[in-house]
Amino acid sequence: APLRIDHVGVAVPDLDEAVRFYAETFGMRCVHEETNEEQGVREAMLAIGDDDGPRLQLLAPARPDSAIAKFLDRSGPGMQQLAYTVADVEATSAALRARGLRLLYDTPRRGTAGSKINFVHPKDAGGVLVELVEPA
Ligand code: MC0
Repeated sequence: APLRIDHVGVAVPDLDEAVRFYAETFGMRCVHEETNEEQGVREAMLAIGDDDGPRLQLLAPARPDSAIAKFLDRSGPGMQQLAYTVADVEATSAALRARGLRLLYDTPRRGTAGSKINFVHPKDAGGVLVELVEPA
């Protein structure tokens, strides 16, 4: 079972503008920023109150053929994923596969800050793109 919500991911067309919007509107602080070349995203993690709690992740496309670019084209800006912290992403992926869910990757890939990640296909999770995150 997941340990907690790791983050909620929101697709945005412009990362810097979105970081500014959340700072000015909600007083939320950007605590981490990186580009994930493999995923084709520029991302920012925003703390909400307690630094150790779940975060808001802003995701902007780094390439036109990326998952986030495709999401923005189809759905426009908005919530793109719900991510859970898990103790062991391979074990959790195997357990979900055994229950008939499609995991997007055969082996975990690299996520934010060196975490290991996998995703459940949204069509197998009630329309929600579920990300599994094993922190570094
Ligand atoms: C697509 N669909 C979604 C969805 N994306 N539904 C809910 N939430 C989403 N985010 C729906 C479409 O509307 C469509 O429904 C159907 O799924 C299409 O499925 P598909 O043709 O199999 O797939 P694609 O090409 O649309 O791609 C969706 C898929 C892709 C989830 C497979 O986005 C993907 O590989 N995502 C995983 C990687 C990712 O998201 N990376 C960016 C974040 P209808 O009903 O119209 O058929 S990187 C990240 O998150 C890292 C940095 C981290 O946190 O550590």
